[in-house]
Amino acid sequence: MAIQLKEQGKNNFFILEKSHDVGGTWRDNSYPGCACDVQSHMYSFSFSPNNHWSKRYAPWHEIQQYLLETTAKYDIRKHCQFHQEVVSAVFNENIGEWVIKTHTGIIYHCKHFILASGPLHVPEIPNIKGLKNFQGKVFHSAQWDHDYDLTGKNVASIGTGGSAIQYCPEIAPKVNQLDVFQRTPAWVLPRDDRKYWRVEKTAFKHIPGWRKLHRYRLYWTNEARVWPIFNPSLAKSLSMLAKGLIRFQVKDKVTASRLTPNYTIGCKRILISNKYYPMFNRKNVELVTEGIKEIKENSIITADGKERAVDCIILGTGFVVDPRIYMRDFELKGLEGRDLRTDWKDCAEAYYGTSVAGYPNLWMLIGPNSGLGHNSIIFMIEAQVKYILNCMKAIEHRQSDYMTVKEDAQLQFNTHLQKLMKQTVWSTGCKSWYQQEDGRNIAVWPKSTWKFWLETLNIKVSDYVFTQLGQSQEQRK
Ligand code: N01
Repeated sequence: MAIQLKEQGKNNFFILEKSHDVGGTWRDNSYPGCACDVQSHMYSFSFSPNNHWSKRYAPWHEIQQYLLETTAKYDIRKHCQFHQEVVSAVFNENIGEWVIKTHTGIIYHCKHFILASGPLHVPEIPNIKGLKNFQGKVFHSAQWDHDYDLTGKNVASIGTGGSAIQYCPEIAPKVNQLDVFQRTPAWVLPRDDRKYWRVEKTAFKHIPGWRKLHRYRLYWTNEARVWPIFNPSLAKSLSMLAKGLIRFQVKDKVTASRLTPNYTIGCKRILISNKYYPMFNRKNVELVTEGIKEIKENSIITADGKERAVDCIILGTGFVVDPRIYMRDFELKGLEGRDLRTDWKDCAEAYYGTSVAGYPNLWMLIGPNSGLGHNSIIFMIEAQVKYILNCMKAIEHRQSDYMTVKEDAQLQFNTHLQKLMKQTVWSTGCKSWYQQEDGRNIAVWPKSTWKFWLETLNIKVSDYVFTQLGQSQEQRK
């Protein structure tokens, strides 16, 4: 967003960041084996290629390095204000400005307010009886303690999502015992990873258009994964194949069957790893499927009464994904004093995950229902950035001060999305972090990404109200 603002000659902006540096996910997540599960030539900006990716799926530190280099290349750092956590944002209708306050008490004014805060950044700490009294080491996967040596330790890992399936196989060879606590098994497919050959790197660098061509191929290969998403019976057939792969990789029949999900593949995010299932053939790794009853000072007791001695507990338990929870202490007020926490009381809703009715010139990147399970999120972000810039231009063009998406346009948009959602694999009965407690999917985009790109290419002006300061209520309609 910042780079594209600059490219348009809009240099009068600032970035508020609660942490000490840029990078977000790739600054925070540094656990062993951490890597992106989208190939890096696709998981990078279309306008800033990187010919130096070492592997198809780059490890976290290469992605973070890429983000740091891109920040430097476009001279973005001078716009950043670190250690500034936003605590409130209130729209002042009289002056057409957002008034932003950070935890340090500094107040900022701006015409446009863009939330690029990301949906997965507040670690989910499970509410398990006794966890607070545990005397050993405890940390979350997104807050990995690299000073703590796991060698020879008895380790319990809770959760079997994308993070845990990456770090467990890395730490298994060095620990004395690894107990993997699984609540719901994940479908894990093979990862077609390898280092790039020198000739490929040379081609990316020197053959014009080669990297672009490679990117197109990756885009469409990923995009083909929407077929099973929109065709649950195809997903069911795929599940049979994936089941066979588990049996093939895990020697013990009972463990293999406990690792096999009972929901259709794709309903929860499909994970990829070549190391996860074979890890269970190790003598020092145990899959624990009984629920955790209680954590004692130095052990974990499961529902069957068994007690396991533990030195360290790693929480691979994911993130707080419901904005109504992670925005609990963040006051966001729009027109006529309406508060987003109240408006989103029943459900987090937006228009193309970008604008929200009642909140003028508030823009979001990866807002509700613009996340993905099958392709690169960078693609969606770039489409949203372009859209926001077009909105800014539309305001200037009309000599308006702000624009607000209409209530009925947002309602119609979401009714349509939720109708489509019912036909997808996400509605086949599993419980995932894509959903609220009532089952409503507020996280992902239920169409192809190229459709998102196409639908956001131009603004549907009739879906917005443009306002000039000083206009009467009547004129605004
Ligand atoms: O978190 P998750 P993550 N007791 O929410 C379990 C993506 N990602 O950090 O399924 C016991 O996926 C929970 O169990 P259940 C990743 O794909 C991307 O792994 O709710 N267990 C689940 O098994 C995902 O989209 C990359 O029954 C508890 C696990 O913890 C997102 O990031 C790499 C529990 C949480 O899994 C987050 O992944 C890594 C409890 N109280 C991750 N609470 C890329 O490459 C939760 N669980 C882009």
